[in-house]
Amino acid sequence: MAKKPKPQLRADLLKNRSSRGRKNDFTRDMEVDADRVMDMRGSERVRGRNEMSRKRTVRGASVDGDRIVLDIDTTTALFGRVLSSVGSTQCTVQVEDGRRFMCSVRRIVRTMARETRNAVAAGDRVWITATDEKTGVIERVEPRQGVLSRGHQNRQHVLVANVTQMLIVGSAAQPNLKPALIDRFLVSAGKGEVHPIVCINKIDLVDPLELQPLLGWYSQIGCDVVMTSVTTGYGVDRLRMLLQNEQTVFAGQSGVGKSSLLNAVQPGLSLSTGIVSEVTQKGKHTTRYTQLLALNGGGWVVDTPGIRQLELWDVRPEEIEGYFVEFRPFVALCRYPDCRHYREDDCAIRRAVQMDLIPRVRYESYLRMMLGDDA
Ligand SMILES: Nc1nc2c(ncn2[C@@H]2O[C@H](COP(=O)(O)OP(=O)(O)OP(=O)(O)O)[C@@H](O)[C@H]2O)c(=O)[nH]1
Ligand SMILES: [Mg+2]
Ligand SMILES: [Zn+2]
Repeated sequence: MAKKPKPQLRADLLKNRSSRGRKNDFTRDMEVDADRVMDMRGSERVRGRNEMSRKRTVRGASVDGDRIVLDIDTTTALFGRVLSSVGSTQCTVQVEDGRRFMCSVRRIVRTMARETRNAVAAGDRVWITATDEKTGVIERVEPRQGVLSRGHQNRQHVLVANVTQMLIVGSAAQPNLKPALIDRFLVSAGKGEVHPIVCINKIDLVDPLELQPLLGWYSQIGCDVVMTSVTTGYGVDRLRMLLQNEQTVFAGQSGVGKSSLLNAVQPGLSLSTGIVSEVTQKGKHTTRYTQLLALNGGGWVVDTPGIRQLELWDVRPEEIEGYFVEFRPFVALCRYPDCRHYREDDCAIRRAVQMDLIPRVRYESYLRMMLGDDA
């Protein structure tokens, strides 16, 4: 929990005048001047964490370490979880007693997340003020741990927050398996610090033996691996076990069967599913928005719309090799310390690929990502 601001050190700064006089805005005293708060963070960066800066506050907010914490009235505010967000300004929040509120987002919360496309994401833990029995306002977003984000027009778009694991779903056929896309999600999982599970669905359409070499490799590099078929029910029990008591985001391109798998794991969910075009082999983007769903036995799952192109967020090209764990034993053996393992002479990674110590598909995925080619 955030530290309480020290009242004697509060600078009595301007309130947000634009909000004055708004009808029914009974929480207007909590409005703070957005620019002053942003300034506070700016000066914090410049001055570092010295004694003075740590105690700086403006009315409505305080600084805790390098984080700005908005004040909330804990006697009236309710703590909850964002189940889904529609656009960037409206979300459904479920509070601790199970009630749900349709919430807007207070302006200061949006201003503080200026570098981010969406201030509030599905999975966020938030404090809200209820305006009536069904609606409310988000006053504060707690720090996130375990996020899936993508880049969108040079800004971070947080797809989901506070997840412990990512179920990366691919289909054996219809649409065909795309290892490069799985590898891209694996880098996102690594970056977001969530445990990866590779799930290959629709195994009723192929001979599962064909998948063994690739899946064996994913398992060797530390992923959980599960093969499933919604049609035959194969692997569904194991998947249910892997999801129990965890916070899992489902990721994978449209049409691989994410919603179908969730319906199989918990039949009451009744999520809509769509057909895959025979001609283009593409799904229809049936799931339109990200939503959190409670599992009967404990835990949450997050169904996401199929993501065809996942532009990696905040991963520099030279960082990418770090997310290919099987490269690690070799990188120190390259001739050049800054080797990109592309065309450099005497590259230990390329040698390892030639000797079948690293699978060629993984190396190709690495190259595509490092060179900035969208999978
Ligand atoms: N043969 C076969 N078909 C499946 C399986 N699982 C799902 N399907 C079919 O694949 C199609 C797409 O399934 P969805 O669950 O809508 O896929 P999705 O990943 O949720 O797709 P988006 O919501 O568009 O991202 C549907 O027609 C399903 O019936 C399976 O295990 N085997
Ligand atoms: Mg779906
Ligand atoms: Zn190299």
